[in-house]
Amino acid sequence: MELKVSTAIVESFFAKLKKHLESDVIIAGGGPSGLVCATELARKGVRVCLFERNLAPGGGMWGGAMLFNQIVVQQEALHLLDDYGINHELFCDGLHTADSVEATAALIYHARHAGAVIFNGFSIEDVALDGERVSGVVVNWSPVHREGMHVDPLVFRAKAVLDATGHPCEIAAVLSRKNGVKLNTPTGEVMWEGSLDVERGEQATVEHTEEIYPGLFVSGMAACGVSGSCRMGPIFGGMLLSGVRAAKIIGEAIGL
Ligand code: 48F
Repeated sequence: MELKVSTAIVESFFAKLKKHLESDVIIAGGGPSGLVCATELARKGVRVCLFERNLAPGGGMWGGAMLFNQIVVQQEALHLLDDYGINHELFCDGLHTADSVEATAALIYHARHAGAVIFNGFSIEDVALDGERVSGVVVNWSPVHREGMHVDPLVFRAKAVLDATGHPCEIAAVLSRKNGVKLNTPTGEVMWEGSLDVERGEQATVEHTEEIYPGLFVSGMAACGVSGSCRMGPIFGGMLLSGVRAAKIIGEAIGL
């Protein structure tokens, strides 16, 4: 029995890993924008592989604000809560509240249920280049990074990569820092997020969800940070809408 249990895990895990050494789209980070993008693409039959550094995907959504586990979503994104089966209540003036644990769990469930594969405990440390195009990502176990062990990573390839790593914009930052390439931003570099302005930040996050280098797209707080836009705090409509926009432009780019 023990041998069967272990064999079942090893064989099924490595079959899944092998199948996703090459995907249509790789998503770096399982916060709200990455999860929504994963769901929207997977629902259209796109092969999506999402890498999440932590044990639990969900990013900054679990804890609401200051661990007060409620989130706010504005009217424009309410249809997404309905689509993902997340309960909500009107608070005032087109602002709705939802339970952050229910919302985060629903986003994770829908991404996986739609067919996106999630590798948790995996960290993306670099991009792979094919000439002047991002063609994949360089990945290692998160515990290997945490222990500072000198262990080589593996490479996963895709037609498009989404940086959904949140505030640190890790994928855009490593591409820029290591290669000195010009990104599609006003300065050609990662501009880093500015201080909080809710309305400007929410709008800019969606507007700046775009391709910033051939093969590399940004969403959520990474889109905000790369473009030097304002942060916006615990309102999540912009993150969800950014995920939808990322799916749309990536879909167009890969010929959907
Ligand atoms: O930050 P995060 O939740 O991403 P998001 O979609 O949403 C931002 C909001 O949660 C919140 C906010 C709303 O107003 O400001 O912060 O932009 O989630 C990013 C996820 O990416 C993972 C990280 O653990 C988190 O779960 N991540 C970050 N870097 C890497 C990574 C990496 N190099 N490899 C894999 N996962």
